[in-house]
Amino acid sequence: MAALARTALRYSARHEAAASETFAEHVIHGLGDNPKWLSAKYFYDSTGSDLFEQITALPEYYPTRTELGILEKNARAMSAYIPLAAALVEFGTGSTRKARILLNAAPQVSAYVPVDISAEFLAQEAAALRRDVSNIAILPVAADFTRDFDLPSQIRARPRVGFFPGSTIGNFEPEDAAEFLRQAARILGHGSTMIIGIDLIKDAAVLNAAYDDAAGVTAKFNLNVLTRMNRELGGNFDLSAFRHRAFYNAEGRRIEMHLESLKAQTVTVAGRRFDFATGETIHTENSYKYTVDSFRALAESAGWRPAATWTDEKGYFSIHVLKI
Ligand code: AVI
Repeated sequence: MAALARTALRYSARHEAAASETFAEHVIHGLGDNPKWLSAKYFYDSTGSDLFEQITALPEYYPTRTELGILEKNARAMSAYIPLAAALVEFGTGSTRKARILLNAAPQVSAYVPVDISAEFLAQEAAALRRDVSNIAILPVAADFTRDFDLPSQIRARPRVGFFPGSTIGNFEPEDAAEFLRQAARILGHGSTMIIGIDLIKDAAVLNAAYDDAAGVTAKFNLNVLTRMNRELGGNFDLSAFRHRAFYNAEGRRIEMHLESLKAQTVTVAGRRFDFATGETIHTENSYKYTVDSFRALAESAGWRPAATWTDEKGYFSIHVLKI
């Protein structure tokens, strides 16, 4: 099962209360609101995680391969920002694929701390990494990385480098993104470094295609949350009566994903009835895009000092080194 299943993404301050809700409470809350919405963290059941893995390989979904390309090309330059004997702390470790590129280019790293909500998944990844990478301590932490957690005692005396690839921070509302960065600074401590991947604003056609691919994988990913509600909350959503909608909202600087009702209908889920008008949507995800400067400003507002940035040739994606 892919890793994002275990990532507990918080979506917005408005939805902060939702963080502690059960799935049923969340659905009653979100579908009872006007407009209707759901937190994107519910995409990632095991089917959703597999679909997300498929998305990362789609021709239209440029972020994953572009970020990997930037990492491969510049890992040695990034390594210059990683202090001797540093511990690399990865927030919400999906796969260790990206961290491995950094670890190969930075032999001075003495410990790797993957942080993920699933202890089982972490144990598997840690075992695989221990087989492949020698000479560094692998110290997994099973925790929700969006909340406070303790770093392993073994790395207390070592310099710390946070790693948050994938533009996952783009799924946070900007105020939550700043709060995450402040919290990461508290966890990592003064004198720390952060290496973070950020998707950039670009031509709307490129963005729209990345979130509405020709093969319909992103549509399946979006619609899967209805299947999940049917299965887990006794829902009766008819998947053929909803369609996937994704579009770049230029004013909001974000991709929005919605599920649009194709007819007037009443759905029962979590023991409640919800009415849908034709064309009414459930807002299921925001994926914020930044410019290099707007991300740097966000990082500065959270107390970090931008130290370096790399982008690909098309300027589609960026990786930033921040210091505190
Ligand atoms: C996980 N996250 C960074 C993805 C994104 O691009 O916002 C989730 C995704 N949603 C649709 N496609 C990919």
